[in-house]
Amino acid sequence: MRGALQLLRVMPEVLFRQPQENVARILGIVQYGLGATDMGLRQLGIPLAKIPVLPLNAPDGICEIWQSSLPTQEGRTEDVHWRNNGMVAFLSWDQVDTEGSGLANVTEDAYHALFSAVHFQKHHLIRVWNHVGEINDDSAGLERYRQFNIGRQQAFVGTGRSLAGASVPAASALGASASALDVFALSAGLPAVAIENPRQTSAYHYPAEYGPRAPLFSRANLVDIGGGTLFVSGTASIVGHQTRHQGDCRAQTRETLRNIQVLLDETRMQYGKIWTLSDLELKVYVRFRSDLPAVVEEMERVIGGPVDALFLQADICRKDLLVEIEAVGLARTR
Ligand code: 3EB
Repeated sequence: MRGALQLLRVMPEVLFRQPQENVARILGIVQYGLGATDMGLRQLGIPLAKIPVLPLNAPDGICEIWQSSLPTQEGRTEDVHWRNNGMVAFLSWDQVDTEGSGLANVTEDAYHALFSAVHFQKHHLIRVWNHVGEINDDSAGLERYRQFNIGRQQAFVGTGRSLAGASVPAASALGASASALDVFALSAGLPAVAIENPRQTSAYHYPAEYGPRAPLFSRANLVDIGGGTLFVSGTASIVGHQTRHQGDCRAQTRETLRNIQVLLDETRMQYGKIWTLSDLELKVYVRFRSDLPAVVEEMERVIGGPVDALFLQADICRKDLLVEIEAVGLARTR
C-alpha cells in the first residue's frame, strides 16, 4: 500500500483551506509555536498536540501533519485521542487536571493511557514524543527529566512490558510544555524492529549517574507501514553514555550526524533498507537560538547541500547537550 504515511509541514492557516475529504485523511497534527491559542485547530476534531516551542524557521508557528491516502477511524481511549488508518495511528494524550501530582505520577498516568489506547487498537507503540515542562529544573530534589524517567519506567513495569530490546519505542524528550507534560505518539499494526547504535550504550542500559531509572527508548525503530519506515529517536552528541564536546555546538552537530549515519548503516546492514541523511525528514532542536547558524552550517557541510529541516528552540534533556536531531525515513513511493 503506497502512501500509508506521509509527513507535511504547513502554516496552521493552510489547514482551514483544505477540502473536507483531505481533512478526513489527516491522522494527527502537531502544532509548534509560542502563540497562546490553537488558532481553532482543535475544532477540526483531529488529534492535536500543541507544543509551545519556537520554530526558528517559521516564527509564526508550523504544523506537522501526519496523513495518508486512506480513510481514518477516530476514537478516544482514556485521555488519549487517536486516529487510525488501519496501518498506523497518531495518538495524543490530552492531559486532564494533574494539579498536585508529581511529574513521575503524571508521566505514569500518561503512559498507562497511551498503552491502553495502543492495546485497544491492537497496535504496537512505535514512536513517542515527550515534552516535559522545565525539563532541566530540579523539584523535590531531582531533575524533572529524571522524575519523568521514573514514571515512564513504572508504566512499562506496571503493564508487564520488557525494559529492553525490540519492543521499546523510539522517542524524543525535550523541554517546554504548556503544562507539566505533553505526549504524542505513533503506533502501528505491525511490530517494529529496534535498531541500536554500536557507538552508544543503549539508553535503557545507561548507568545510574544519569538518574535512578534509565530512559526507555530505542535508538531507532524500523516498521512496515506500506513499506519500510524508519523512526530515528532524538540523537545527540553522546558516545558510550557520555556527552562529547561540551560547549561546542559545531562539534556536537557533527557527532550527532555521525550517530545518525551509523544508525542508517546498521539499518542497511541488518535489514537491507537504504536511506541517506539527505532523504530523511529531519527535525533539529537547538538549546540556544544563537547557535542556529553554526548548526545549519555544520549540517550543510556534512550532508553536502542545503538542509530542509524543521529547527526548533528547546531545552534538551541533558544540560550539557546543545543540539538534538531526530529523523523519519518514509517508505519509498517508487
Ligand atoms: C540521549 O541519547 C539523548 O528520554 O526519551 C534522546 C531521545 C534523549 C529520547 C528520551 C532522550 C530520550 O540520551 C536524550
